[in-house]
Amino acid sequence: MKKISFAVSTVLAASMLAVPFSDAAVDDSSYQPSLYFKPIETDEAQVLKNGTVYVNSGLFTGANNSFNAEVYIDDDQKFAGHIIVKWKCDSEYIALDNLQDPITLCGNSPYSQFKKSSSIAVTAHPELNEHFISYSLGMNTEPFELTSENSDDYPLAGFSAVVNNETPAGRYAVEFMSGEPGAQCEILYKYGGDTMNFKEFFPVGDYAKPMKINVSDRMLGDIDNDGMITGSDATQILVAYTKLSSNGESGFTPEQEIAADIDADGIINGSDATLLLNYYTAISSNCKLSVYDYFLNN
Ligand SMILES: [Ca+2]
Ligand SMILES: [Ca+2]
Repeated sequence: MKKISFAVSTVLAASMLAVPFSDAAVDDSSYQPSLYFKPIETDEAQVLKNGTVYVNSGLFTGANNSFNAEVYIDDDQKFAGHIIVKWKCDSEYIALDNLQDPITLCGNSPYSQFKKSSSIAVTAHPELNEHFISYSLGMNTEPFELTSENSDDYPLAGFSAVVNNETPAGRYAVEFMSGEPGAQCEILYKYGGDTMNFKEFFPVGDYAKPMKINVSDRMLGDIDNDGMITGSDATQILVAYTKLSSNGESGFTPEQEIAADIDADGIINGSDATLLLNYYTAISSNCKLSVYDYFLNN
C-alpha cells in the first residue's frame, strides 16, 4: 500500500494556481475524457452485450467466486497530466479485492513516466469496499506521455470483484466515486510551459459508467432452472410481463427476475421473451452458441 494523500494535496495546490483555460487547439467544451471498467469474463461471470456482468452462482464450486476487471481512461485529446480514480461497491455482497497497478497487472503502464509500481499510488480500503489509484508528477505542468498510441491501450488498474454463495440474487454495481470533494475521480489537464494552464474534469454519468453485475443462481434465460433454454422459458417471461403490466408483480422469484432480463436493461418485457424465443429457435436449428455468445451478436 502506498499513500495517496500527497497526490490529493498536489491537485488542490495546482487548482489554486489554475488560470482560465485558453488553448484554442483543445478548447472543445463538449469534450471530456472518460473512465470505464472492462470486466474479464469467466465461465461463472459472463459479459453481456451492454457490458453487464451476469454471474451464475449455480456454477460456483466453492464459497467464493471472483472475476477480474480493469479500469481504463479514454482520453483522445491526450492532455491528462494528473489522474485520480476511485471506485466502490456499496453492497456488502460484492467485495472489491486484489487491487493491482498496471505494471503488476500487465507489465506496462498507459504513461511512460510510470513504469514502476512504486511511482503509482494504489490504496485499497477493504472496510469501505473502495479502491483508489493515482497518477501524479507533483507540480509538473506537462501532460503525461503516452506509452502507446492511445490512452486506453493499457489499463490504469485492475481488481477483482468477489461474489459469494451468500450473495442474494439481484442487481449490483461497482461505481466510480463522484460528488464529494476528496472522494471523487479527477482528471487534471495540463497545458505546459510557463503559462501553467489547467483544466479539471470530474467524470460522472456517461463519462464514468458503472460496471453492473446481475447475480442469479441459474443461466441467463433458464427461468425454470432445468439447465436448458426452451420455449417454456420464453413463455414464462411473456406471462410475467403480462402480470407486470396488469398488477406490477411478475410472480417471479428474484432469481427468475434476473434470469428473465435477457437484454439486461433492468426491466422484463416482451423484448426479453422475443429474444429468448429467437435463441431457442436458433438452437433448435443446430446453432451451437451459448445463450451468452448468441446475444453478443444478435
Ligand atoms: Ca429452462
Ligand atoms: Ca429486459
